[in-house]
Amino acid sequence: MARLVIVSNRVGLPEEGGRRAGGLVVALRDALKDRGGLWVGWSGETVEGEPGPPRSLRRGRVTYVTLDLAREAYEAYYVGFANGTLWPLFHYRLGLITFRRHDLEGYRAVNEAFARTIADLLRPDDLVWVHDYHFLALAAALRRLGVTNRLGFFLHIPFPAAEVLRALPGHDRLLREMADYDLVGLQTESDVRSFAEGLVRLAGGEPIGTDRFRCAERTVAVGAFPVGIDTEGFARLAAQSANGPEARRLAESLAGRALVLGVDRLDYSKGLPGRLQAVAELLERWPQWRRRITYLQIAPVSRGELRQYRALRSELDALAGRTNARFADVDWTPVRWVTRNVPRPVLAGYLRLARVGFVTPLRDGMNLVAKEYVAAQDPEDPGVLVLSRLAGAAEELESALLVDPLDVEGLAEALDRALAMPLDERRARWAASMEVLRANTAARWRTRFLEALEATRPAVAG
Ligand code: GDG
Repeated sequence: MARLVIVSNRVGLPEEGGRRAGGLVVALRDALKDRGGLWVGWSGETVEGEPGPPRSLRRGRVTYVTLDLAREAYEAYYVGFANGTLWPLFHYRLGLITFRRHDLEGYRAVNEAFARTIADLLRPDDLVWVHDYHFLALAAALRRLGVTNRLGFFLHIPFPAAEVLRALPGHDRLLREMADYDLVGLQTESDVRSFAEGLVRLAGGEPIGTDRFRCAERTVAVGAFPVGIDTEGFARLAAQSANGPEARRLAESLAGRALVLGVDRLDYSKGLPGRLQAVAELLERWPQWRRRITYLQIAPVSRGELRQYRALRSELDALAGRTNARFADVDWTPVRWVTRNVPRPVLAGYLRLARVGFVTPLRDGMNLVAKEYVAAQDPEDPGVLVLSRLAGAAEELESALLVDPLDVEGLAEALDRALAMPLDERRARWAASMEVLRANTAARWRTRFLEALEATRPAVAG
């Protein structure tokens, strides 16, 4: 079996053991353990001046290789182009984009620095699997160094329609660089259509059959590989943790009220303001829910160095404060807002306690919280998932209550319906979703991707 080289912005280091690591990290680490190989990424450290050589750490058959970034390179690559340009663009938020040529150049320079490190470590038949929007240009940089290995890429976030992508200066070059991968994997069929449209309309690509394209003298295969979770493992974790001290503390504090739960990185793609407004709308229009529900939002702060994220935080603080001021009583506050990171097992227990899983992103590549919520439920008495149609997960979880995240009244109606839903309907919806999650796990996802990558023809020097 060919050795595997995984590249992602952050590396799932072995110290992040069982308790902390997310399901995706575990799935990728298992793939590395099976085949042996390398996991390459940024160390999370920035340095003044030139960074030193990469550091490596070996554990069994897996070697973790991390690079520091110069402060300036980090600003351009990570803060600037990846999170200031690509993230909002790919989530259809054109108004939030900042674009500077300097950032794009810095992004390419970091992709090139990674390519040099990787090229030095590669063996001829290694399979390379690159992750996410930080590395759209990595294959092109590797090809320039003469690398002919099979290179696969998976995008965790949505791929925008061609007409949206067109707003990005240099989009045609970026698309052609993506065509230097042998396989481009996306979360949904809808993302695949967008990518294919971009290749053909904006980068001169030509379809070969249904799932391959000829572009800039290379052949790239394209497919949908919706990310899954460790369904059974998460279900077990949730069942155990629901009886643990943290979950019991939450349950006691609810005093019999129904829990509506949201769990998201604090990000403007997640639709958090609309969610808070919907809770206020619910309590306004259906006064019978007053004092009978608690909305708990867990939203660990991420990317706090970006202006847009700080602005979002103030907006949410104000909205939560207003709803509580309007409806709270001496012994009840409708909204609880927690920006601390919660340990994974505790989170699983909380999800199991929730009568409603409230997941309303304005756009999301997949949204694993939606899947984790379903897996965490008690089969005898499951809660209801209220899920945005614009999350990739909605393509699979059709039996959730699907909502339009901008329609605050619609969200409130869905909450009312979920809270009042009879047991037999809750069970039927849950069973249908759970069947989908049992069929498409994280392990299945990585196997499907790697099989598809191995099935692409050996690369030819570019
Ligand atoms: C990107 C794409 C795509 C959240 N808060 C805590 C915590 N979490 C965990 C969740 C879940 C993960 O983080 C978040 O995953 P999502 O999929 O919901 O969202 P993104 O972070 O935006 O991820 C997304 C994903 O990549 C995978 O391809 O689905 O569309 O945007 O696992 O449980 N975990 C802990 N404490 C928290 O407070 N321990």
